[in-house]
Amino acid sequence: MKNIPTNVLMEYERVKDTLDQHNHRYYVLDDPSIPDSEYDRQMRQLQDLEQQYPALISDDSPSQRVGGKALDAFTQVRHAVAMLSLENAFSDTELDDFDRRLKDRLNFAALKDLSEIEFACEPKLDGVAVSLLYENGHLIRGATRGDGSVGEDITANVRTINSIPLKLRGDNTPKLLEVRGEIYLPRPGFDALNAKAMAAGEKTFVNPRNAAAGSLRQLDSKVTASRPLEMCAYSVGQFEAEVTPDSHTHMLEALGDWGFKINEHLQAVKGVEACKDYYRAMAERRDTLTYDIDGIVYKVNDLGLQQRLGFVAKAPRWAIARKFPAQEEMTQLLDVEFQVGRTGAITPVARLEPVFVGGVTVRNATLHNGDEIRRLGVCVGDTVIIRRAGDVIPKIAKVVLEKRPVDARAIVFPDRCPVCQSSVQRAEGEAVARCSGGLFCGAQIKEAIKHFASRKAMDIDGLGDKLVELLVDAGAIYSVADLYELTPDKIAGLERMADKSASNLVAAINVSKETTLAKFLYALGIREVGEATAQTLANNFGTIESVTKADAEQLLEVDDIGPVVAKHIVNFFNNPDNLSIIDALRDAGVSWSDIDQNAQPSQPLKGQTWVLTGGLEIMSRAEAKDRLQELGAKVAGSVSAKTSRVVAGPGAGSKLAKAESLDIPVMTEEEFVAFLARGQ
Ligand code: JCF
Repeated sequence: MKNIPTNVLMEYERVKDTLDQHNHRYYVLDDPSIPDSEYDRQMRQLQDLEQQYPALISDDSPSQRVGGKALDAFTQVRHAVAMLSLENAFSDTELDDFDRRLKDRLNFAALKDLSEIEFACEPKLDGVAVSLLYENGHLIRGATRGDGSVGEDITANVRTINSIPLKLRGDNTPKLLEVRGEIYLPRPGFDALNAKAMAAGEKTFVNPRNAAAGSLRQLDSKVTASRPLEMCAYSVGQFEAEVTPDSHTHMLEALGDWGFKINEHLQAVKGVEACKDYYRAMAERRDTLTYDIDGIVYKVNDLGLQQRLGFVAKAPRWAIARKFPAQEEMTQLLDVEFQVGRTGAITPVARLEPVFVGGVTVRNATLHNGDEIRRLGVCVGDTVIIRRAGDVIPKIAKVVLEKRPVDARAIVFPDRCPVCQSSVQRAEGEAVARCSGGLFCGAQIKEAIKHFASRKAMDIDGLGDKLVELLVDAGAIYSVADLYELTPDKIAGLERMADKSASNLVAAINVSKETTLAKFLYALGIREVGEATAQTLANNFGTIESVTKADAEQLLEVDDIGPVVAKHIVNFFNNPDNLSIIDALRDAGVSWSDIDQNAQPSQPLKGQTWVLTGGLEIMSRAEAKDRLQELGAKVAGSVSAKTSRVVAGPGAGSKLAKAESLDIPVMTEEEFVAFLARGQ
């Protein structure tokens, strides 16, 4: 470091440290304290210094995470401590057997005060296992598991992963530390990656695990750097330090102190029954996680007991993985039907041989559009891999070509609407094909009425999808305006409609007349205008007249309204049929109080993001959300550092815990109601 002035060296170390600090807060703790722009500014400062004094650049510089020169091949590495796999359990009984074997081996019967074993429980992440070696606190090697004894050197690639420390944090760091963990791709990153691949006409990944594995197997680490991979630590291989933790959970806590991400749901429990409770609780939350898990890992928590238990051939005796129902299964594509949606969009829907995936029986899967059918290369009769992850609609991830029957039939996208026979059109640059029939198309009429009547729109109690279809098919209604002309005797003649339900329906339709401008705008079913946009329109324009008359320019001045949405809004109100339906609805008595632009309190919660969690008992969740939106707040589903406030009802769990850990103000439902009453 000669020729580099001391003050530059000090400044360099300072910037490096600050960036490392922010990196850790952002990627490991999920709790950034500065905006991205400030992080970028500091990164540029570091890069400027490094450009001026290239001798400064060290392997642990935060600037070095972008990836470097491509390799020709991966070299092999031998694991000093074998990387073992886990034994599997597929039922509670198999978990009981595991517990029994442990107790027998440890002679627990003789130890009266230690009648139950303490287990560390954690979700089993569905990614790729890695080993990271740190010497004197510096990351010197990253390797894949390989066959457990010999893996591949992927150091250049793991360095690009932001949640992996290049240098251990804290003071009491071990001389030698081999951290094992799972590298995985969270679902949003996976979806974005596949969307990009799809748009570029490239091959997509079947699941996040394959995408993570593919991203790590890159000879060019710049490709790895472009993928939002994460690493979660779950055990330790080689270890030389002054003090050794006494339990698995304490070891993981130490790893957390040294800068690693450890799973947020890690928990120590006593006894096998508590393990089963943990399994059930996590199984219920599986769909709400942002990453895929395929089970729960249980480990005897006491490291001394682990040592006494030892290993069998390929797995430790002291650990087991209790598997969840698989999220991918094979089944057969029986047929494809084409459904027509509210906006005329034609969606191919796969009819499947029923199959149990991710805990539910799946009979249908969406095929999205014609491009998707082409990309998958799927035919009727094919054996396909169905994937259902998270709360999402099941989809066909892949065709098993080896199993294609000789009589497999190509899927032909229709050029006429299957419901009204109007021509099918596909706009330039759009993937979606649409029926051109508009409100001449029976399917579009039905969908428009279903949407109009739905809970978040006009909220017509008792007017469900089936009844709408019945009413349209019977010729009782042709448009949403006709709903308000219905009389009990017009309905009572219909199939399955008793006198009582007919008059109940008419009463519910009457009740729905009193609404809000936002709900009315949403109910109209303008393309791309969801609940939030409808609320924004109502707040900004105040009356239906102002919204109908707004031109694209005025609409674009509103926050959150872009050119596409603006165009759909203008098109909708330029259509005389739509205007006459609005007139008819108002003539029938549909009404709301206009929002007085002058008297309106200027949205005191504008710019804030609120989260509702737990059970609400005084008001419904929908009502609470409405009130917050009226005051200008956004209502989000998850807590992050950007959350302004959390309302927590009874039974609030992880969101409340997260809010507390981030120091976000939390109020009870009573406090929230009082807050609303005060007007803030
Ligand atoms: O999350 C995982 N995939 C995972 C794998 C977690 C663990 O605690 C593991 C593991 C594989 C082996 N523990 C071992 C010993």
